[in-house]
Amino acid sequence: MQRGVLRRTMAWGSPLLGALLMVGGWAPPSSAQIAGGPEMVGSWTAPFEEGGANTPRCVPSSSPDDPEGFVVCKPAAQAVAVLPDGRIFYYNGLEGTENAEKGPSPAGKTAASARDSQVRVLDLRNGTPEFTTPTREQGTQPGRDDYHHEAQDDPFGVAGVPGRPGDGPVGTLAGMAGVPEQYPTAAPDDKVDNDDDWFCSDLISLPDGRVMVAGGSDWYMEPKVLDRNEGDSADLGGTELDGLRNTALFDPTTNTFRPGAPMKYYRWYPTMVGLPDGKVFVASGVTKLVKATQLGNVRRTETYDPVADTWTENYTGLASENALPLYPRLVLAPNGKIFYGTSGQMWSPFGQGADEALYSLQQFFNLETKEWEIIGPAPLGVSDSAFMVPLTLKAPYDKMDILKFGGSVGPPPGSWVATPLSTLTTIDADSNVTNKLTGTMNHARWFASGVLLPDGKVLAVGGADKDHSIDPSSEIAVRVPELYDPATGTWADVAPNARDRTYHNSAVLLPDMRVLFGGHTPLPPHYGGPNQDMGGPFANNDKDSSFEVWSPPYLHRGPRPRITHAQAGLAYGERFDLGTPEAGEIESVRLIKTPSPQHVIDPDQRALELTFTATGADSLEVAAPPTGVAAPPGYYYLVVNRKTDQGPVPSVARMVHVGPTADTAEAPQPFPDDPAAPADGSATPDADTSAGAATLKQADEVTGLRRRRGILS
Ligand SMILES: [Cu+2]
Repeated sequence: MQRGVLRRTMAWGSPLLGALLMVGGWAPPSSAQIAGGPEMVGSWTAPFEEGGANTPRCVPSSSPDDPEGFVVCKPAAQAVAVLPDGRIFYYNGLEGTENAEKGPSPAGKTAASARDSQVRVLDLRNGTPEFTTPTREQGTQPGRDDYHHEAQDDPFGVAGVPGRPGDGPVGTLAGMAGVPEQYPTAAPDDKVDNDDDWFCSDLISLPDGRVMVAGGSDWYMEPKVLDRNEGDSADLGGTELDGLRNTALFDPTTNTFRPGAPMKYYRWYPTMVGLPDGKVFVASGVTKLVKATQLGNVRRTETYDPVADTWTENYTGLASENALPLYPRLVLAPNGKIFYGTSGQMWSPFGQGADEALYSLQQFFNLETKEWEIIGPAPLGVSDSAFMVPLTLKAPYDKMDILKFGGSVGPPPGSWVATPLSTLTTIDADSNVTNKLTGTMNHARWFASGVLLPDGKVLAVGGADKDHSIDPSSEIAVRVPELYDPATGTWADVAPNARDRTYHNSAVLLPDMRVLFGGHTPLPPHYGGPNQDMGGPFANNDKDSSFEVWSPPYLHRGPRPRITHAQAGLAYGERFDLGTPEAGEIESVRLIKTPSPQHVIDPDQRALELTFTATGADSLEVAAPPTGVAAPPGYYYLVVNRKTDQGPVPSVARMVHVGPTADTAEAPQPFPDDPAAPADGSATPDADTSAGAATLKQADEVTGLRRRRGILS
């Protein structure tokens, strides 16, 4: 969700933007030139989704609290985490916006129709997609309102108050001037079902295998004139939303949630990073979105201790504060500091923060001094919605190459058109930082996902030719993924996927070394009314609840090696035995962190190439990572690559825990040794002619009828 009120002033079809459109991205991406069989370009499954094509995509809501005619649709995977047992946890984005009223003046309608995200767990382990619904209500609802402030707390009403130091530039300046601390925003708790939306949260896999969701949205109308949720005949008012302090902890062993400790700051679009000691760092987010009085994002960071369930503010003085874009691209670097890679989510034609000029500076957060350290300007400045991922780390893990690709060049009012440029930033353990341009992508991409593969290549997949959030539904989907080869610094197209996945897509490496690609939760066209497809060449504007699975070229190169023995827990610095009948053919042994991306960020994505020696025809001795700086504690895929003339072929993963202590129990292997790609699933068409669409249409007509009746009676 964006600053829609501001953005609507950038009218669709304005001459300047029209010119950019013509220059930058009118031509639909072509897949005609892609040459090669699956051993070159991989292969995709057909899309599949919960319930398959025969289950309606949307059904009437069964909640008595929803207005009549309200529909609930299958969730799209905009946030995903692979669990230690190999299942896939995901949740929806922009829940409920299918119900936004049609017609002009849409401002308040998004807030009134928004709901808390639905959650699912997808199981692909036996080859047939199975979906289950963990009960999110267990544990996350009680106490939630403790983290909100009531409308009456705000003596200035909707204008807001100066705030607290750290909430944004205004709060910090007010604090320095001696103004007493006050909460900067005031969210009235008007609709319980949309006070804890995870759409704009971040999620992270904790070292013990639980998933933490932090931040998100509290939706409300401000001002509010009419509200269907309260029995009015229509929604009339302004959309507003606050960030959340809330955190929720999902336990995959029980499939239940419980609330975690709240953060100090309200954070909408924060970024979390796992630390060497197993704690979690959080930065940025905004306290209130549309009528923000803070003139910028949250300026202080916090650290979560998952054992004690406590958050601690990282603050020693003004150097602890910083201006960062929303969802800042962060990564734990080999010097033990958090690197900010000059990209994030930035919108609004008039700027996003009073201090946004600082977004183009590469910086470190020093976890020991709790201060930011400026490195210098990035070669291409700051970009909106680029993807950033470190390439495979090699022993002794004292140097990291970070690939950043795509996005649009910012800061606001930056470009509307996506860039095909990619850069490599190299950081060493002594904090030396160098930057260079690397290969140009074949397709400019805004909001593409990136997946680091076991052969060291990086898949760029999805996204659009221009910034959807500037004018939703004017973007053209990029359906041709491409692979970056670090050996040559070049990008090459691979097999096209089937569905448009522009805004809020997600891609993860599965434990069987395939790539799961899903999501797509667009904003309503031009910020008006409900989602509706505008027709070709523009990207599908309906949410897409389907997934597709890509089998990379390395799964088309003959037999896969097997791991017949590995221990469940690897201690830092130890050497461990790995059993494989293909010991003589093993080219490399890799650890790959279980992924947890959303909003095209996955700060914890990393892979390490481990050193090893063959100790027999069917055994290797392998060196575990030395420290938590090289490999933050948590669950990893352990894979071996067999050498072939066409390139490496990976095994499926054993799931191992990396941390301070060893565990000699046998490591679980969620997928069989040579699994087929998932089958037996199906999906409703993206031009939705399904029974679900008919249900939606019918519900829409019923709503309209009831509304007319309500108005008439
Ligand atoms: Cu978003």
